[in-house]
Amino acid sequence: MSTQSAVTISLVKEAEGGPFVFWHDLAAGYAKAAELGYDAVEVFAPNAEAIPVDELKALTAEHNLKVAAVGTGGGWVIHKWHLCQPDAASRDNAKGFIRSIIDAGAQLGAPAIIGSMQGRFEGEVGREQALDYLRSALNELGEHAKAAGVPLIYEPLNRYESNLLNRAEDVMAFLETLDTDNVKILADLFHMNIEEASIADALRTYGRHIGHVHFVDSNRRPAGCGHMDYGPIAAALKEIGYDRYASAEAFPWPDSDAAAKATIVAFNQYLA
Ligand code: LER
Ligand code: MN
Repeated sequence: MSTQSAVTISLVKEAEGGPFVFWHDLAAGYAKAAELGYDAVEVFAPNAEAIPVDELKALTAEHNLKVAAVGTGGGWVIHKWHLCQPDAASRDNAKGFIRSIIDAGAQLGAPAIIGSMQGRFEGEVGREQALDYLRSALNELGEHAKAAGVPLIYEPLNRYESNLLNRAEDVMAFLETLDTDNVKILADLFHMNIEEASIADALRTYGRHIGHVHFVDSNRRPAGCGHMDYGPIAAALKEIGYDRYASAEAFPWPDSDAAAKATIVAFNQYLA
């Protein structure tokens, strides 16, 4: 099996202006994705209750499009919860929020992504303390996801979004300290373009630990609309035998339909 294609649909009003291709209309997003030949959609919902599992199952059957992953960032965007907050109650809110999204996604066979919900260290919480909080949350939530039959996807972010773990070498050293074996890495090419000396080498460093890819260009426009050099990236993904999703998480530039079209053209050129 080779890499599969996916495209994001955001249902989060508070995230408007963010890097998601389709917005607010699952049926329309599925129809367009199917028309363009995508394999799956990635759904970003405000909370677990807003993931309409039955509707998604029906759309999946109608269009033969799977759900590649579900995002958890609504907990941060809407509630400002994250996993490294100083008070245990806020960290528990963050964990409970993520747990409920893992459960909803699992009903669709889709793993949950922890991106902005990882948070950052600041104020009274030092770096080591924050990494301890993150480690214990990933252990707990990773095992929870395992029991539900899905991996848990951890997404390293660039320095302007998190000060925890920005580069593949640091992420891998941290990953080795986890007790669970159910946490996979999301390689978001936009974040990696900011942080890595070589995106292709960093993908090789992650190797078989990559569980999801955000396929996007250097400027967070759709693949092919910036200055990303996809040849070496595609070669590295092939070399490590990557066979999961490359998902369009990009600005709807110049509009949603054109962004979805541009991405699938680049996907077919480099990754299919
Ligand atoms: C945030 O920048 C991002 O890349 C998302 O996938 C995670 O919340
Ligand atoms: Mn991302």
